[in-house]
Amino acid sequence: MRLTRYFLPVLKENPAEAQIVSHRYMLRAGMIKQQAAGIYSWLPLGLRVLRRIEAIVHEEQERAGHILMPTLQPADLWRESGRYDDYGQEMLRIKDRQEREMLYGPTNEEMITDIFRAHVTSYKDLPLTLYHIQWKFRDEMRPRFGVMRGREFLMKDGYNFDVDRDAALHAYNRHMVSYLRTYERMGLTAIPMRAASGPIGGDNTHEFLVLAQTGESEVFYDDRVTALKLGQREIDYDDRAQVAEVCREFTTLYARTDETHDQAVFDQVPEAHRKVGRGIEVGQIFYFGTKYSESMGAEVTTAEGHKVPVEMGSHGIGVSRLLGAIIEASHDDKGIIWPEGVTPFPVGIVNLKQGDAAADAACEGLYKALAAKGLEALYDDRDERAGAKFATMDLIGLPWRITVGPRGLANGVVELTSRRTGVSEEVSPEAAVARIAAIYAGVR
Ligand code: 5CA
Repeated sequence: MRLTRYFLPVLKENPAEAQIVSHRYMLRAGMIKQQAAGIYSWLPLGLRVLRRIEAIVHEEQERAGHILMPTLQPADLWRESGRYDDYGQEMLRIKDRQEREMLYGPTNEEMITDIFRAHVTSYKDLPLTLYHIQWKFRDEMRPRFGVMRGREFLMKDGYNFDVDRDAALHAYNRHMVSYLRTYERMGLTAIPMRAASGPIGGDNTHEFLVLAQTGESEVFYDDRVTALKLGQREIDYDDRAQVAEVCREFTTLYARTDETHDQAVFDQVPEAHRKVGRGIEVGQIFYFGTKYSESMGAEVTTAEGHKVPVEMGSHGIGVSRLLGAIIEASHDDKGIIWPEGVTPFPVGIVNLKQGDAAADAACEGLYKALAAKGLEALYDDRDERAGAKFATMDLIGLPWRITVGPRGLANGVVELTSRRTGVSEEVSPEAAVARIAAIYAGVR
């Protein structure tokens, strides 16, 4: 992508309404535009990151059925579960021209149960997991911090159906492990913490929290939990014992939100490891058994021929919130520092002397050589001062930058700079391309 042809409305001034760094940088980097409280348009750079995050979420949903449910739902479905009256003012209620009551979905337990009961009747079709990535609406009392607490926001929500409690708990564990992998691929440490279930229901639930001072949840944890990594280990998601063991590893050390915090238990953590902080909730998994299947009549026949309400759980990832969480966890005073897994462009090319025949040709050559390796660079081909080009690149946070100028080219080199460390190296254009390709080979 050439910057002269790209819609990147960068702001020079700090927007007054933005109280936290991620909101400030998302506005300044031209990623989003507010349209109403908690409702945003996604501009090209923001949308590219959103799509990267979605891609990782999809890739880690092994064998789950990918579907798409509508944003608008009939109120009657929610009357069956009893949640239409319970949900309160967070639910946006709408009437169509026939005066039929509708709502903009805040979540989809009812609708997925309706799909299930229409099509599945036997244990032979289980286990089953279905998920989608769809916009939700919650009329939050205090939408704030940009995409962190929006009213309209993008969520991945998945739902598992199982024949008995053990199978449903295995589904719960599977999702815990696949979520750990999902967040690690985004460059995040998201800690599973015992939480409260709120309006979704059930008593087995974990939230995934990214530690950040600007987080909305107070968290209490043994800091050894922050060193745990899933890494590259092979997981067989059908192996109940292996999956349960990974969950045990990640949930044994104390880590709870204020909703479930128990001071007496916390006091047993060695003092040097006892930490109180704040976190951003980027996901939550639930096991709620037959809460929806019983009220909505979603039954399956067991191997013994009995009819039982199907066992269920749900799992959510705050896809749009993740942009804010990643920026909170990865930035400096010049701007965003995208982890390679989610960056909107793998690398930026800065031409120090636009119009200089050798510099222009070298940039074109790099751009094409990167494209040939499947890497789309963002090429700053504007006729701007070098300082302004560097400031834009630092603000939008591409992890790597190749700087091209007549002086270096006279010696056959360009400069390759890491956004994270600020370290630059002089290398040949071919070596720069090879290095970038090698870095991304393990990422995308
Ligand atoms: N049905 C279940 C799981 S599928 C559910 O709705 N879970 S949830 O309420 O915990 O939401 C899932 C995730 O969506 C949260 O962990 C959070 O990351 C994100 N989320 C929730 N509310 C908002 C909001 N107002 N703005 C942005 N993201 C949000």
